[in-house]
Amino acid sequence: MFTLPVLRYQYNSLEPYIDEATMRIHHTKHHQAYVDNLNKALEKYPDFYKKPIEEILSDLEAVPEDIRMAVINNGGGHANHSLFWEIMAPNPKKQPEGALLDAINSTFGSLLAFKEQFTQKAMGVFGSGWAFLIVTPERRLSLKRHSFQNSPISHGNIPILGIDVWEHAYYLKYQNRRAEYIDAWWNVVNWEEVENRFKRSLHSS
Ligand code: MN3
Repeated sequence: MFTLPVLRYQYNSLEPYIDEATMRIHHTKHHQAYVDNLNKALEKYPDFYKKPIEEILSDLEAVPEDIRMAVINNGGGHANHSLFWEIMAPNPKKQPEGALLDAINSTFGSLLAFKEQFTQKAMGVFGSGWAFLIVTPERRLSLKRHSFQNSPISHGNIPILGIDVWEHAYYLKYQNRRAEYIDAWWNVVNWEEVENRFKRSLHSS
């Protein structure tokens, strides 16, 4: 069975950028619901409980048709949020270094240009969805946005950074002001974790 991952920090640790109430509800209610609904969808096909969620999402054709949409929505929700909690941290270093910074510079021109383009992607999500920095099968960085809980993994890409722009991710503190939320979120991006995920993505098959 899939379980809700434990956060590496407290619900109030990302204040003032992301408030305690939002973090608590987002993790214990929203993410928990994706986990519960994923488990429920897989009840008829318990072999899937043994597979990592990334493996399931990377081969949706192998998922029985009657539960495929439930897996896309809830399995995607589980994977996306598991990434989201880890790529945030209290008091992270201010910017990426090493191979990731080099790749960002060569792909987007500069870190500032990358942040602007990523922010634009996130602002351009119509309704509920996510913006991601992904590593493509050709080992290149790229930006993608996906509606609802669609996972980049299902499209053959490896997400190494992602922002949740569903209103539940920011409405309590920022109401409809998505731009302010995104602006604040950059302050809690865990660059060390993004660097690690970048490194791992280059060694994955
Ligand atoms: Mn969410």
